[in-house]
Amino acid sequence: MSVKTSSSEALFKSEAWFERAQLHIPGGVNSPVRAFRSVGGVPRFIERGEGSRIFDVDGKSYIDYVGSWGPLLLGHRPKPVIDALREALDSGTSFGAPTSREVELAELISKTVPSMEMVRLVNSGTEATMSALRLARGFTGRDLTIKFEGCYHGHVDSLLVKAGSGMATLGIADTAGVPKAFAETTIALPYNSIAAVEQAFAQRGNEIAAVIVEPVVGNMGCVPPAPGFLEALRHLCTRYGALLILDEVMTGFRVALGGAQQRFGIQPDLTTLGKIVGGGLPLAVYGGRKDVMQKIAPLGPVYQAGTLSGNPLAVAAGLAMLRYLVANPQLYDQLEARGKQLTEWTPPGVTINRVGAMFTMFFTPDPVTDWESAKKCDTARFGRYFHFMLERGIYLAPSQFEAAFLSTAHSEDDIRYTVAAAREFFAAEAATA
Ligand code: HOZ
Repeated sequence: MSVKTSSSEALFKSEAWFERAQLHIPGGVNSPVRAFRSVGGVPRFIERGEGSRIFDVDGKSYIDYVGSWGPLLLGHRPKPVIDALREALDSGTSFGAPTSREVELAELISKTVPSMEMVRLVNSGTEATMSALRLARGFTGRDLTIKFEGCYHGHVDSLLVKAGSGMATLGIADTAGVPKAFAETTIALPYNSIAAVEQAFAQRGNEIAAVIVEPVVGNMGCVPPAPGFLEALRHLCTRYGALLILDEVMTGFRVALGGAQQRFGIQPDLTTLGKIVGGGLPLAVYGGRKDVMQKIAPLGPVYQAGTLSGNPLAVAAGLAMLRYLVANPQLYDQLEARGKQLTEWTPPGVTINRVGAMFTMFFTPDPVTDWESAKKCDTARFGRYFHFMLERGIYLAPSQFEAAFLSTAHSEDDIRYTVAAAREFFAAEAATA
């Protein structure tokens, strides 16, 4: 078909910046998927964002379904967050000492996600999962972790085994630089396979410290848990004395105010949060059962620290964001309705998975329930779709294996325009088949 694989439009400034970037930044980007490697073409250099839109350095605007990869549930520059940031900025940028807002944020997180009886603030999702895992090992005195193929928990050494996100996008099975001994502490199993988890526990149950899972996967594209899967993980962890860690970096405050654990009724031992909890600033959280969290220094023997942990700007943004969500719970119904509107039409030869305000159109006609089924997607066809949409001002993640994110700033018109553009793509495809 005649749909182009890269934009035919002039991209003078983005192209120039990308060339310049590659001289001093590996691949020209500070996080691999941004480089457009799997879809081809030139990454757009973004100048600013407003509501549902981003604007590139060449003056073109896009309806944004990346939303900074998840944090921007209220769209770009939401007033409550920007106002809180302005106010915090006047008092200083970092103290390395406790502040009252950290306490207020911790209280609010515990209130909205009740399984998080105590929390620690850190700077990124990677830090949160790394620390949660260390804590689980310190608490149980065991070394092994179960994770699931296609799930991504940040670039923690031992968790970069059969990981999703950029590794799936770039086809890197297991990263260089991770000592074999670290990788051997991880048992990677198929997502949604209760039988595989049962078998692993039956074989090595007394060595397993934790099961870590994205309760709704976002990092191989959006893949929901099969009925009973999360419940089975809960049951097996309890039975064998392992901790259940829900990685809610993507799902926290997105699929429900109380995250996936509220939506699916699962009580984890530990939870990791990132993205939305920081209101678009670098902030993440790990937390959970009090008896487990009390093992962290200075109360206990598990060490974790950080100069910028609880940074006042990040905390101000996160607190403003959560306060807004708590005060406006009806926004989750609005997101659900917009999500439905966007995904109610399923084009030929694709599968759409959606949970609340996250979704993926997989270029395979078959159900996608795990990494085996996700990797059957026609990524070249996805690449053509991606560029077709980009040319029409719709910014999707430049990878088949990432979720798309809706925000409250997406209007009905934005959705209608997006669906119309998608229909145009599939009609053009059918016409040239
Ligand atoms: N791995 C991130 C999404 N799953 C990408 C983050 C980024 O490139 O900003």
